[in-house]
Amino acid sequence: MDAKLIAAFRRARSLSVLTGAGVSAASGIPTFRDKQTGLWENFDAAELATPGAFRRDPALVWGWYEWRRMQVLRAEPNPAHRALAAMAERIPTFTLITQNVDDLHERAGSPNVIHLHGELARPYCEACRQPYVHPPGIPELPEGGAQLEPPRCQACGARVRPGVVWFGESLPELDWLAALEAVKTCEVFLSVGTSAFVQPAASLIDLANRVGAVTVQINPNPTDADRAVAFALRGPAGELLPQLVHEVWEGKGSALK
Ligand code: BJW
Ligand code: ZN
Repeated sequence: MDAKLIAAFRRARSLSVLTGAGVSAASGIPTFRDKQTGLWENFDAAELATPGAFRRDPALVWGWYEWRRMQVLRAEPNPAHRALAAMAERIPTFTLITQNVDDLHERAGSPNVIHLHGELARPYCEACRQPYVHPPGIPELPEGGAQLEPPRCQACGARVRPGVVWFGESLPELDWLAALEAVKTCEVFLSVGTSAFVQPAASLIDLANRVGAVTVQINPNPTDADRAVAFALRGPAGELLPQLVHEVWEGKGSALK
């Protein structure tokens, strides 16, 4: 890897990381926009991931998200998640911001993950926002899910909805503010496994550039952010992140060696 990139990581007292679906791809969780395998290649986002879709057909939407939750419950973190957890232990101020709705960062040992697009495991009442706790166990659903009536809120009887952020909805305010604060003050900004297509999450890359952070991207494919970052590393996160950790903290010239 580039010596200047390695030096920037070794120097950094603060690092912010933005992750996307590509980080969980090696765990068997589909991305959204990859050709053939992406969720939005095979399912219609307008019919599944908008407030209007849930109003029109709550059982279709709930059943699809239960299928997604089942996939996550069956999955395990991969070397990319583990490398990010290892980085957190080596940099004084480390903020992990994810667009992912799975909990694989947490299960790999990353603390205080900021979930910009919510979490599959945290549904809540659409009327009073009381959290709903899923019964234990892994649901059994066919590929793509099946019609499944959403449960009712124990407090007010209204419908429970998936705990994710749909198109047209605001991001959770405190999480978004925490992400902005972290990026404004970071020395290195790393974007991994995201197409950088969805706003406002993708704008964090521009913000990092504006505040003078060293910006880095890891992705096997070209993205909209290629030209925006100082270092665009081409390859899978499960290989490049462990390699980065090794070269920065365990390799030649490392103080930790
Ligand atoms: C690997 C890899 C490996 C593969 N290693 N990498 C114009 C028109 C209409 C709307 C808008 C507009 N401009 C902006 C908007 C607003 C909209 C938006 O951005 N739309 C875009 C489609 C243009 N944004 C919103 O609506 C947001 N809210 C908002 O803006 O509020 C204000 C507002 C209110 C009202 C009106 C307008 C604005 C909310 C966005 C919520 C996004 N929700 C989803 C679904 C979550 C629930 C669910 O899971 O179902 O979040 S969409 C989906 O995309 C999901 C993801 O978090 C998000 C980002 O995707 P990500 O992670 O980047 O995945 P991919 O698949 O795109 O990319 C994967 C990458 O990994 C690829 O690059 C691969 O190459 C790579 N990869 N293998 C490393 N092994
Ligand atoms: Zn309620």
